[in-house]
Amino acid sequence: MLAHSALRPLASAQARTTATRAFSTAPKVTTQLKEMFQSKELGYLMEAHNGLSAKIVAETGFKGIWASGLSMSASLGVRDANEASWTQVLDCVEYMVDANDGEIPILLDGDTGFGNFNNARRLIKKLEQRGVAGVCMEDKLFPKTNSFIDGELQPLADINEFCGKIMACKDTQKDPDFQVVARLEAFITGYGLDEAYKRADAYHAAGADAILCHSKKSDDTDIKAFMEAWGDRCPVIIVPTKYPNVPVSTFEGYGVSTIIWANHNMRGAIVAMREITEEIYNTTSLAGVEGSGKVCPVAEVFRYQNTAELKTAEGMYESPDAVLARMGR
Ligand code: SPV
Ligand code: MG
Repeated sequence: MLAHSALRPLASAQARTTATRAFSTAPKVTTQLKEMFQSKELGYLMEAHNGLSAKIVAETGFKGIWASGLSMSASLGVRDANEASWTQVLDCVEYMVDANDGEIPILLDGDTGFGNFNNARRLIKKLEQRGVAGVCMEDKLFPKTNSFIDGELQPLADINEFCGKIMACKDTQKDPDFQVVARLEAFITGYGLDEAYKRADAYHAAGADAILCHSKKSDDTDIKAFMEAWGDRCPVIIVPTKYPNVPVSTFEGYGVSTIIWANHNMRGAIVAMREITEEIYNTTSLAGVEGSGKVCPVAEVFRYQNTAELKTAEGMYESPDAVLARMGR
């Protein structure tokens, strides 16, 4: 058998980068996410729900991805009620990691952690193995219900039970920069600032790296009240789906760390898919579709799939001449 060292190196670093992934010098994704949360500058996480949307988010310039439970479940055709199993979610997020060669941080919407502390800590173990940078867990009960469905009827988790879950996650992670975000559902379920603050304080003491303060109001009053009380005790993340008209500068002024645009790729895709499907159905033709700009050219689909890299790799690994030349034969 040929010793590894007998292999000739590729002709140049250039050859390596065109055919296979170059060794990255970027900080770890966990460190990138931690720095986004801790930076004084407002950060943004854009929703993705599969490999393709994750690639589009990264190419557009976002520095991080929100792997939304609502969007992943909707794209799988099931409810945001833990109908997709945790391993199915894990597989979804793995495609998102791979889509960007593991180089852009992903914060997984971990719902309630898929059970008790033990289920949650096993999730952490698997997320680290798959290159996910962090997880967000909400203080509700398994199986979860989306926050915008009858929010006030949803019971909150027992504070101590949830703190134990956060602790178990923090104790399990191997990478010290892996981020565990505790999501406050107090405002969603009809409680006021006192309950929200008490819970945030406990989750912070339990080791949460950041607090996600969720609100379903159409203005910023919940967020303003929370930020004034909380100050900069730890990074605060928000999800402004229900208060889209408040400018981000307002949240910057409050000291919010990171904004999640939570589900807009999935919702945009629904509109686009409906329009194209209806047009083809109604016209029984592709004439108004192909070349119209309403669908992505197939060549562009191949680019998203990085088909060119496979061609180069075939030249390196399937061509006998190239293989023998590299072995010096
Ligand atoms: C998600 O994107 O799945 C979220 C955010 O949890 S929300 O649906 O707004 O509660
Ligand atoms: Mg969710």
